[in-house]
Amino acid sequence: MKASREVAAEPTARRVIDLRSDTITQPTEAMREAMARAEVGDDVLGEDPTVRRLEATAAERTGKAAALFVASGTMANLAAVMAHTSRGDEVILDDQAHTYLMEGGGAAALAGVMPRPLPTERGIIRGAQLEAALRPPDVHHAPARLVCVENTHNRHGGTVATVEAMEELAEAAHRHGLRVHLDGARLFNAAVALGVPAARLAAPADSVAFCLSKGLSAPVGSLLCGDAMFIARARHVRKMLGGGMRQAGVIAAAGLVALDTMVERLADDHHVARRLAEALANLPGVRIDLSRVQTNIVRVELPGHDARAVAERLRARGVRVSLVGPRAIRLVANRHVTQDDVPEVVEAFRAVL
Ligand code: TLP
Repeated sequence: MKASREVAAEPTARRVIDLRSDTITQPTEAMREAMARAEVGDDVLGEDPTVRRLEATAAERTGKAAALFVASGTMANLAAVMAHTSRGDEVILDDQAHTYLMEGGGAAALAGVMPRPLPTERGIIRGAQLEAALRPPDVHHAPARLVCVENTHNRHGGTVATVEAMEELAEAAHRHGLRVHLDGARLFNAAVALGVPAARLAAPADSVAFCLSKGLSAPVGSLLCGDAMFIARARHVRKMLGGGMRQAGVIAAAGLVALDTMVERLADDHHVARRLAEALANLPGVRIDLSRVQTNIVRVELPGHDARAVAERLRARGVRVSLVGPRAIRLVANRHVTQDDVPEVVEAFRAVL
């Protein structure tokens, strides 16, 4: 069955401009070559040299002591929640957080935690807001143990949390004995947009997850990074979740190419998103908050239109988008869409609206 938020695929002769997500990106030739040549071993036994190299590189890039290669961003976030908490603990997060809304309820079903969603303006919980939400130890209260923060923030439109915002939140959390997990599925987009190393954005957090399979274009995989004890716990959790992989170096090899060659080019996606947003914002019937277009995501509000019908009609014209609400769609710039495609996308919107 197709996912309800997406519009079904149909083979067509015309070139499709696919803006549904940056997860659709295909591996590069260099990745395919590296995968074919990868030196591998049994990673559950700790014997895959390519996975080890990827984990060491990820730890270095995020400034953490250790890293764990996992199958997906969803598994990275779930393993982080499970390694930081016990069943019945409260996990505080933004009410639009991917971990809360888009990960199949795994935090509740598998980690057994109590989510405590807080409304925010752009996805970042402020220090004072966190402190106001914390409740004293009491037999009635689930003990708050963890704060999750997302950077860039998907459902807020790819917005970026600055180093200062991260530090403010983490300082408040740590002062009250809570740990901080950063869902950095698009951490490198945030780093490129802000012009700061990813490690600086990750420094205030106790753990950070990032994805290789989004704008970085690797076919599979995410990394969870943190201190050595945390990663040892997460490695056990990964095994419990069935995520221990054997000759995983075959896919890790593509991840190494991604980290070595694909980070800087994320700026190209940001430029495409900006140009798309500025052009589409001029069309009647379209509302785009340009101040939120900070990375590769454009959230398009379509007041007065049925977003699903608009998406279907765009698809018929070779432009694919995803639904994020009854009157909202999302465009995600990615490696397969260039500045030259922008006029065609704008033309399709003009015709459809
Ligand atoms: N996001 C995907 C879909 O799930 C919506 C997308 O197309 O944007 N954290 C964040 C912030 C994410 O955006 C995603 C994926 C994940 C975690 C989960 O990663 P995967 O898909 O690898 O499990």
